[in-house]
Amino acid sequence: MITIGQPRLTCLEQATRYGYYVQRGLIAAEHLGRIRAAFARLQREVKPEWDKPFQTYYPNIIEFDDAFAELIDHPGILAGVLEVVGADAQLYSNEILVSKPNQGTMNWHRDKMSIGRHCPNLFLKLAIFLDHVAEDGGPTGVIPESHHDIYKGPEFYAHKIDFTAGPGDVLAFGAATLHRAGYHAPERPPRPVVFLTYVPWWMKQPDYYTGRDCSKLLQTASPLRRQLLGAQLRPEVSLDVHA
Ligand SMILES: O=C(O)CCC(=O)C(=O)O
Repeated sequence: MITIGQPRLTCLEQATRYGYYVQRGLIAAEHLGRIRAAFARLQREVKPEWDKPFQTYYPNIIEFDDAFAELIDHPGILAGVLEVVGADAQLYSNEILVSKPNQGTMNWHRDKMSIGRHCPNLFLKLAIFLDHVAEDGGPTGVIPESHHDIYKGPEFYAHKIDFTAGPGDVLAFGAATLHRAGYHAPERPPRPVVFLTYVPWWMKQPDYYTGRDCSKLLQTASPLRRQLLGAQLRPEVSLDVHA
């Protein structure tokens, strides 16, 4: 095959340059079907931790159903995560955020700037989309290059991208990248998104970290899953040698 023009940027190159990367159609239709069914069951069986006029929040969902757990070590998801965070990546948090029709937008913000100010992309948050999200359906927005200057906010707003997702798309962004849930018109349906956040193994975990509570998943976890859940680094990963 003849390649014309520049090679595509890797996930790491995109994250370094722009503060985010995109993987279109990464989750297979069969898996998406199971994720949607698991989400419907979650809504029936679990009380959300909060339910605000604009947003509903279900934390720590990976033990609820294998369809969610399979996302944490999904090969395509991990390919980007291991490239950006490193071979010693572990999960920091996992949740579903449902944006609700509210005629407004969330405020632009950065996450965990105690981390992001020093290493903008080592707190890497992945938004995994179950369904198509229209421009006025509560799209997750990011501002390219906003991770380069954490002391600027409004100066960046004009450069926003509202990510109009397709089913199975992934949008990954670092802690220092400005982001928000965008305008959610009253006639649009609620918009669930699975968020997974990964950090390197050596990063001190604050109390918020949810992975260590997954005792059921840990009973049958592969060495890779044990690492992702924060239990034990895989034997082949060394913190002293850069692989
Ligand atoms: O729900 C969204 O699209 C954005 C979520 C968000 O801002 C966050 O997780 O910090």
